[in-house]
Amino acid sequence: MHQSISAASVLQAGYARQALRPRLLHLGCGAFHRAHQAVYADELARHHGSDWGYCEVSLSDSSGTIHALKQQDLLFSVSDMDAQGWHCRVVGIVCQALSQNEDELPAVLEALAHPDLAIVTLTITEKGYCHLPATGQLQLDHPVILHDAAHPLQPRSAAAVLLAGLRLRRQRGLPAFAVLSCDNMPANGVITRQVLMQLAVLQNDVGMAEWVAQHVACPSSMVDCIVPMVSEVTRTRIRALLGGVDDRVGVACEPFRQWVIEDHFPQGRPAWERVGVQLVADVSPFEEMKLRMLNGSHSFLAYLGYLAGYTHISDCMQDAALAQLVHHLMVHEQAVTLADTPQPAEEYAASLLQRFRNPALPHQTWQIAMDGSQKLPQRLLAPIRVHLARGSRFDCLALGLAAWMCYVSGIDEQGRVIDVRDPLAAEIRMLLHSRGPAMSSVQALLQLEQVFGADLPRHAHFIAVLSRYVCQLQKYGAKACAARVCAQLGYAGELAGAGDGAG
Ligand code: CS2
Repeated sequence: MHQSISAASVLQAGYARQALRPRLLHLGCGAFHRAHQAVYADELARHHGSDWGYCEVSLSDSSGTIHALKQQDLLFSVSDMDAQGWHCRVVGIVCQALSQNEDELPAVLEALAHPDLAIVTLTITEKGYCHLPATGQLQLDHPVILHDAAHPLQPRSAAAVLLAGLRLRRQRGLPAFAVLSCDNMPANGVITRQVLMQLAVLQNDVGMAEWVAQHVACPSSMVDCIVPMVSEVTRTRIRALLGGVDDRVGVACEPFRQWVIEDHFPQGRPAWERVGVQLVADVSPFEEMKLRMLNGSHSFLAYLGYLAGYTHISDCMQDAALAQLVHHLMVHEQAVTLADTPQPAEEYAASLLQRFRNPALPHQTWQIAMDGSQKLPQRLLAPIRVHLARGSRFDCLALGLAAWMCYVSGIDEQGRVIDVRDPLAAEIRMLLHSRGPAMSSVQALLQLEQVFGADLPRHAHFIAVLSRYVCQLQKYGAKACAARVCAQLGYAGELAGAGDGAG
């Protein structure tokens, strides 16, 4: 038996935890939140005497995080993984932890109505907004939304939980909290506000929709930190760092962290600027640059890399062709579509490539490949639209999308089953399996209007380029295909037979 973290008197947070107040509440207490927003709050308490503590809330607690936190005196560890060594801290910023699963809904609602609460932060993943990725509108026929529309007092979605909490505040004459989305979507604050207001209307509560419009600030934010899923190997290493203490909710991540936030918090905010957070008037240039250059490249490497047999992003970066193509994608296909670049694109690309190469980071291609239907619109499709309008080439964007199409077919290049995780997985399977003999897989998948919109499935040039890459992937396999495209783009020496046009 290993010692649990709460039993280890040696592990202290390094500040007076009893002075913390639940001024922040977080929905979706996953690994990313613990490695990112919680660390910023921890730094503030540790070095600046901040009293901004967190109430952690999980809507389902399927991973058991809240349960484990309660058993660990609400403490957890965060380790920064570096090739030179790991640095581990114990975070004590959590004052309360609640899960709806443990029948704590009333307590969750009371926490949302707590007079001290000023900001709710969210990491609920793209699909947690129950919106249509192509338009940002609430998905009116989403089963959870249908439930929440009819039962506002038994909320299931994050939006309905927030509305229930806001209703209580309104009834009690308390000011609204601000809602700060920390998910990887463009204009995540705008989407959050839209979803809240549309759901209030669906619940037949137009008055609440108007109150939200008037009183609830939903600033947008860009978050960045690479957080691999915790493996047994990582957990063992954390245990060693903690002197034999077993931390069931410990996380390990890269040493890099960035947070850019729109500075609009009517009820006040932590002095985030003291710990390196960038507070700006408009976050969209930062968001767009990160979503296209970092996340877009991640998805590109995830699908191609997985098909090529690479387990980790750092393995993909050892493949000369993939490394070359991902640089091409960042600089020549993504950066050129940005209206504004807060940092020189070449410099940003170089820093991203270095982070992707970090050999200490076991970041799985399979992990990033998850939920592609929710990620592709902002990562690959938005920039493709810019190229189509300009008439410029988009080979790597199309190749990445083609690789997603091969990936969601569910069978890899060795004939093994792929564990495809996606909220639209069943629909994707249905489209692929029920198509007639005259319909290609590309045409079948383009029927997903909530992903591709109404425009792309009608664009002949787009379909031609995409179909060509799907064929090349099927014919040569991902590894050889990447090498051929590299040659076609003029990077490597000529490859035999590589003259069949890329763009
Ligand atoms: C990744 C992100 O899984 C994914 O889709 O692209 O989680 C990525 O690691 C983070 O956004 C980095 O900040």
